[in-house]
Amino acid sequence: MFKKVLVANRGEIAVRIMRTCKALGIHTIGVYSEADADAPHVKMADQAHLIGSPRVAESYLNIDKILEVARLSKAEAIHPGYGLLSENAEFARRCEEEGLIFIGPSPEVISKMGSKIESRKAMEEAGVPVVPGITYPLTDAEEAVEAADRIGYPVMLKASAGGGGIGMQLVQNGDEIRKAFAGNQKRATDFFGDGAMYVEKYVENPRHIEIQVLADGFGNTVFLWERECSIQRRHQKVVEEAPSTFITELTRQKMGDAAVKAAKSIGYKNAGTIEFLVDEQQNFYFLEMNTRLQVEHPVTEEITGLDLVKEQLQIAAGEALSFSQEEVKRDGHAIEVRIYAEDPKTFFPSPGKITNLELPEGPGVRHELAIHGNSSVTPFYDPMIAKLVVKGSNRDEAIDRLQRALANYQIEGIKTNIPMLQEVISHQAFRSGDTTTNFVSKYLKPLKKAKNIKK
Ligand code: MV4
Repeated sequence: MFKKVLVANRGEIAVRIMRTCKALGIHTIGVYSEADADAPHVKMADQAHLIGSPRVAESYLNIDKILEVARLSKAEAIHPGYGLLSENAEFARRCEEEGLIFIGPSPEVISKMGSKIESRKAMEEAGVPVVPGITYPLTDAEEAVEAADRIGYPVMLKASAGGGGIGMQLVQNGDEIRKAFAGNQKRATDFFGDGAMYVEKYVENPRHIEIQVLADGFGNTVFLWERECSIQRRHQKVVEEAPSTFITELTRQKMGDAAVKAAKSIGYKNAGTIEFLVDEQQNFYFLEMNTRLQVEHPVTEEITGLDLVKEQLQIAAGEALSFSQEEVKRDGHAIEVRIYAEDPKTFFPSPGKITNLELPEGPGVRHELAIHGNSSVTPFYDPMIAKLVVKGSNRDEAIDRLQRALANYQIEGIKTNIPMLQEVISHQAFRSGDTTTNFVSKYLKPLKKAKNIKK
């Protein structure tokens, strides 16, 4: 195992990674921007280095600076967390060149999965179901119309480099494509520096169900069941759970097998996630592969009893997986909600100073956070400030525990989305498992004031 690991991230995920490093006796090197001098990840690191000004481009995305810290501190490996440099193939390549181990897959795999068109093509070749559509970049609107006429409407016009719904549009006919094409292509070019577009069949009322995989360097690949993350708001996940209430045992096995096939076909190594869209008939289609540890990894940890960061470190250090597919447990039900510093009325980020923080404790309640009773939430970074993860022996128990925990989550000084989370998880539709991607638009009423009840 490594003796020294640099954690190239901030916030709850940097703290989460360092926690496992400490448990394994690994010395941790942290990095921080001027805005984070007092942040929990800095305090937790055995050694922390200032790498630049608050803006991410000058600190947490500054590859040269981070590599310099790694060299000077003699780190053997770098954990990138999620976001930031985690899916940056150039960073993974630079690590390799410096003789550092990037805790993740190879730069080639990151790069291939970063392109929707290339990843669709790879999955098609591997025999993993993809949404009916095209796997080459379109040159203009007329080519898109021809393709869509073949596929059948409605279709989704998508950017190959897309993410967060940017450059993506639902279109009903050829004229709508002609209207939409140039604008989406421009947005994709502006945001991602890549205007490549493609079209695929629109899947109605889909669920977003993703499969966690682990692959070591010896050809062993396993899946760790699914996470259902269908409840999103503006392409931002709000609630994630495992297992899914929707898929049958047969679908679960088929999706797991497809995910393993997908990972093996591209020579995947380390932890990864295959996202699928699942339609009302339980047909599933590859959507994209995330080549990093995900925000919602704790729900998988809760039902399998595994520590995914530990698995990542062991794989990166050249160890073989210590269990087989048959030995992967599935016990109980876990739900995660993401707590954002945002105004519940406007959904705008709500940075500021936290004046009081009291966290609910109890059986099956887990917190992942990097804030305390007098932390400041800065406007420079993602407004997600904490995750609340609950586990129950079944889904009803998990929801009950989540409701109780949210009602007793005391956070003062900043506004949060807790009222919205309470509304979602208290809704009858959530209790009954009607958790499609339309949940927020279908069920959420205009929001009221927080209803935090002190127990
Ligand atoms: C789709 C789709 C329906 N059909 N593709 C949204 C973000 C991007 N990652 C993919 N997205 C979608 N792609 C086809 N062919 C519906 C969505 C979608 C969605 C997917 C998962 C979770 C929430 C969503 C909300 C709106 C649209």
